[in-house]
Amino acid sequence: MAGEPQDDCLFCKIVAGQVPATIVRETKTTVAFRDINPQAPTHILVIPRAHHRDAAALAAADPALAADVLRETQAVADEEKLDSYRIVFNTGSGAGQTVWHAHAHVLGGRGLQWPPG
Ligand code: D5M
Repeated sequence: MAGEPQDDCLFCKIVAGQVPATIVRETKTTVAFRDINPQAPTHILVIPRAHHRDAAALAAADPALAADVLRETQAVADEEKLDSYRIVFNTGSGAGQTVWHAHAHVLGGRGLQWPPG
């Protein structure tokens, strides 16, 4: 069911403390932690605690929670002192999504090219 923890979800396990992560911020509804495979000097993932398979599903099921995630990306960028940064929600395997729990990538600390690959 949407929002319920999934036994086979890596990010649900990070939320539950069953898989270690370098957590940088937590709120009642979100967790932010460093990406294990950073693509920029700052590369942090912001996730909702509740399980939604991707950003589109999250926005449809719980727009307020989607807003919490977006607000936290800004808090992360502030804490990391990023003046320019990119927020990415890979949505679908063709866009590079590999973990099926909605997450925002916050990337910064270097120049970023456009369009992305
Ligand atoms: O992004 C999924 C991201 O999740 C990818 O950049 C690697 C990261 N990842 C995978 N496992 C971990 C753990 N255990 N800790 C931190 N980060 C992790 P996607 O948009 O789905 O490709």
